[in-house]
Amino acid sequence: MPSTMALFLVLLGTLCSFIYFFRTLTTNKNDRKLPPGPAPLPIIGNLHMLGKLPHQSLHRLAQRYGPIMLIKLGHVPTIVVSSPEAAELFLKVHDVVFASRPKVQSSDYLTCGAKGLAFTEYGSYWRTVRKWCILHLLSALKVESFAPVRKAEMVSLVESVRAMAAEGETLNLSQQVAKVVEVIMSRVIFGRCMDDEVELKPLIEETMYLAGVFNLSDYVPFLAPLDLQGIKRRLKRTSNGLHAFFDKLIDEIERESKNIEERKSYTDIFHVMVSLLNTPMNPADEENPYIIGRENIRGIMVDMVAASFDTTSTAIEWTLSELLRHPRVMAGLQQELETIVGRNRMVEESDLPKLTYLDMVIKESLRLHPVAPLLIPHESTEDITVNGHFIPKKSRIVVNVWSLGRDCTVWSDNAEEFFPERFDNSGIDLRGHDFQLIPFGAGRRGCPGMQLGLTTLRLVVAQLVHCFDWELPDALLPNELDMTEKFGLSLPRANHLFAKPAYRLVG
Ligand code: HEM
Ligand SMILES: *[C@@H]1O[C@H](CO)[C@@H](O)[C@H](O)[C@H]1NC(C)=O
Ligand SMILES: CC(=O)N[C@H]1CO[C@H](CO)[C@@H](O)[C@@H]1O
Repeated sequence: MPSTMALFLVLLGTLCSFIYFFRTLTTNKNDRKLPPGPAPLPIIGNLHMLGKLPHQSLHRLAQRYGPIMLIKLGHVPTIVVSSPEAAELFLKVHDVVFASRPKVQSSDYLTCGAKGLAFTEYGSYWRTVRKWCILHLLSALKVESFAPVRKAEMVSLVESVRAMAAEGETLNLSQQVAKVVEVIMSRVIFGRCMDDEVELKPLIEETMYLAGVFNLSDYVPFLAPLDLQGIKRRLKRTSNGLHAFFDKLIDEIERESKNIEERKSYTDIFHVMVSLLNTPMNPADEENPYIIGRENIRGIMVDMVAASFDTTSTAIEWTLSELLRHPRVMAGLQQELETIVGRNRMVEESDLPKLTYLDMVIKESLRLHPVAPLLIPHESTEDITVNGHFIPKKSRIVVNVWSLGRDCTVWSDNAEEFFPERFDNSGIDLRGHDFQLIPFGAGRRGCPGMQLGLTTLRLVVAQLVHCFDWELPDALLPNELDMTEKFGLSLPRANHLFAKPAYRLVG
């Protein structure tokens, strides 16, 4: 289907090429030098070059055209950034110019006209919402306050895996990990466990897919009404589903607590928002008050759920996959856990800062498997020249983090190899200061949920590795484990991960 479509578009394109060349002649009369890049086709630009795994295709193209490359996604000029030095220019030096987000069809539908956080354009609304989410959900203090939730879920995770181990069962690790992350995050975000809410999971998966696809209609607007890929239909269905879901939850809470005083006692962000419905989100700023309405709640909640569930579980899955593929590293990590935690108890959150090898393992996994391989697209808000390249206003900026993690000039020849020891005493951290490793992005738009994500990621990996020995099913050898990726806004494994646990704690 995509190839027939591409063919159709190429034909259509040829027809229009005269108009196109005429336009290029007139618009490029000023000699501001654009970045190099592959020649675009009329109308579709370079969309046909993206393939199934765009981050990999772009990585290969960048090796030919350089770390600041121009491609055209339909009519949208897109700058692909593929080296740590270049990333620093876009996300630090000129961060303020590139801190907006493009308006795309999917975010319009899914987050109520970009009333959320992640897909909202740069400006005072975004700033207000971001501050709000940090205050009520993502600050270090807040993240820590939910430690008891994580602890309770760790106990129940270990119990259920232990029961399966006793039966000698093979575990669907992908499923188990997705479930525990979902439960933890729902309790943190919504103040309750959504285990019974069957509707949410498929909606979120669909949301992640739709938010991530290079969606033809966004790049070739005159084709949008035709909806060739059927994306609009899916978007409508998904967004209706999400809206109904959140409306139901909001109604429930409102019914639960008619009493204003009682409402104020809640601490999770969702309950706080519902309790403040119809009041300003930023009471201190009297000039532009943002009144909290249902659509703000929906928009923000969709973003929180979309940004937290899948990213965190995908990162855990990849880390466990690499550990299963590298028994040496697995043994090293178990050794560290044994020394610091000991075999007679589970891992506690307070152990995490002492687990230095775990930290290296997780960095290495995020280096090779960045959960958001192209970050979330940025957009420039004015014309600017970067490193001699002219970048027009409203260009889309794609930072290929997947490519940064494989740059041989910074990671040496063994860049493709999973080798956590490379971080021994390296001082490279994940906060967005070291541009060779920015799985959480950097600068103004960097991930505000890093603390929450990393704590959960570290804890789940440490727990599963400490409490169990793992073996691949069907006598699969470690190096035979399939590591194929599947592209979307997040980059999960193409195939689910399975392994056999054996309980290893004493008692
Ligand atoms: C291991 C887990 C996670 C990874 C790897 C990750 C990674 C990222 C990345 C790469 C971005 C885009 C940065 C950019 O465009 O420059 C991002 C944005 C974002 N993340 Fe995370 N994230 C994770 C977990 C979380 C969690 C748990 C939350 C909590 C709700 C969260 C909330 C957000 C939000 C709201 C944004 C948008 C920020 C903005 O546009 O201002 N993330 N994340
Ligand atoms: C494993 O779990 C995933 C969900 O995470 C599911 O889609 C898949 O069907 C499961 N596989 C089996 C064989 O149960
Ligand atoms: C360029 C392109 O068409 N990308 C994707 C858009 O979405 C469809 C699914 O609806 C994918 O198959 C395409 O690869």
